[in-house]
Amino acid sequence: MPVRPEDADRFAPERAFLVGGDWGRASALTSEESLVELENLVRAAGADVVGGVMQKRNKADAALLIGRGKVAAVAAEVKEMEANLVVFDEPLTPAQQRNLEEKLDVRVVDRPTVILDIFAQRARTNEGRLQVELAQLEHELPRLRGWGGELSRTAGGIGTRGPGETKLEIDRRRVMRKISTLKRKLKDIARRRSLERAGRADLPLAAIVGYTNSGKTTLLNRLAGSEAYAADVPFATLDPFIKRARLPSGRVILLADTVGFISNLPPDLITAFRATMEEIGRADVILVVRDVTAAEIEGRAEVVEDLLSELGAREKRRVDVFNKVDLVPDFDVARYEQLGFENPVAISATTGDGCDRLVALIEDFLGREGVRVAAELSPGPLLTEVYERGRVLTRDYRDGRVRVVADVSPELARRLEPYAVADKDIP
Ligand SMILES: Nc1nc2c(ncn2[C@@H]2O[C@H](COP(=O)(O)OP(=O)(O)OP(=O)(O)O)[C@@H](O)[C@H]2O)c(=O)[nH]1
Ligand SMILES: [Mg+2]
Repeated sequence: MPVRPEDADRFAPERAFLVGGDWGRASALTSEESLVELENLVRAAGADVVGGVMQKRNKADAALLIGRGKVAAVAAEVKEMEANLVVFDEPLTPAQQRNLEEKLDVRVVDRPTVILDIFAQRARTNEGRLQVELAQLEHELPRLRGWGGELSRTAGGIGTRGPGETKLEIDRRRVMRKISTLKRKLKDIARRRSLERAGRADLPLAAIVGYTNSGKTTLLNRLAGSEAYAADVPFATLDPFIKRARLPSGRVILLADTVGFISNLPPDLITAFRATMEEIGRADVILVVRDVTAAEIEGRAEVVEDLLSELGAREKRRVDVFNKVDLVPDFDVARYEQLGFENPVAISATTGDGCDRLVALIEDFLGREGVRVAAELSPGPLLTEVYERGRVLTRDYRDGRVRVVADVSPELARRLEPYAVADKDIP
């Protein structure tokens, strides 16, 4: 359909001007790294980046974040570049946002809003959409300016999109009502999921976590032979899923893909996505994926640690997976061992390089949980279960029966007791 001239503005990408800086807040990334990341985020949200500035300042201005003089300079640049959106790489208070919009005469949004916007555009499942809508409403609530017309954000663009039908044009009371409805619906979904889980075979679970775009989904696809959507954009995965994977030993495990982490992930989002992230808390082992092509690998590691602590998963057994080594041929994984990374393993999820070692580590980890048994079984469901759930160390075929030595869960070990053979067979 041809775009009518009067609508052209609505369909043209927004022209964003970025403001980064160091306002004395502790951050794992340098302000330069963070601004580069913001540029990617803004592009991923669908806007053009037409320019930006960086301000070094020790103290945030309560009313404007940046100083008065800097606001005037930004206003001049915005005019010259014909920007129609200014994006701050720092959470703005509702008052700061309002004051800045007044002074700059264009829409002003902050980093959390951009992240929320990308989530809003990408969430597909019912739960994902509800979570994003909840996070957006929680974020918007303190920013509602009174009643009626002033709330209208119909112009479109970053921060105005939502999965809900209401498009954020709602008053405070309706917002609060909506928030409690969403929370109730999400609770229902979580309850249903925990029922499903209770009914699901208790296979060991490995959760794949890490910074956004580090290759989590690509790794899951490789290990599980699946074809989930992986792409070179932040937050390609918003609707995490679990997949069964058969390891070379025959053992079957569950692999969980998760939403990517990023520096300064809005707290509203973490809260909203907590239910989805709970797989991380339940995991037997977590695979922390790192992108070795990212210059800020150590800063990102700090972001990941902080979020894992927040999710109560810092103490979990883990493997540090250094991914994309095909792009960095001289990558030195030993260096990271010295830096205190746990079980570092260098892989390429795309070419499969190093994945054998990773799988061996996973097997090793899951094996440690188990009880070592030696049993003689006829082929059948119980033997299949030993192959799928246990770590088989040896297997011998004798007169149509199979003698196995394997590490299995204590529960399976009990069911194998009637078929146990002498201890001397246990290595
Ligand atoms: N060269 C190379 N590219 C890779 C490798 N692993 C992943 N990629 C690419 O990196 C990009 C991101 O991969 P994803 O698997 O979507 O990353 P993710 O961690 O799931 O990202 P989000 O879901 O967005 O948080 C894609 O373009 C992948 O093709 C690798 O080992 N080597
Ligand atoms: Mg992904």
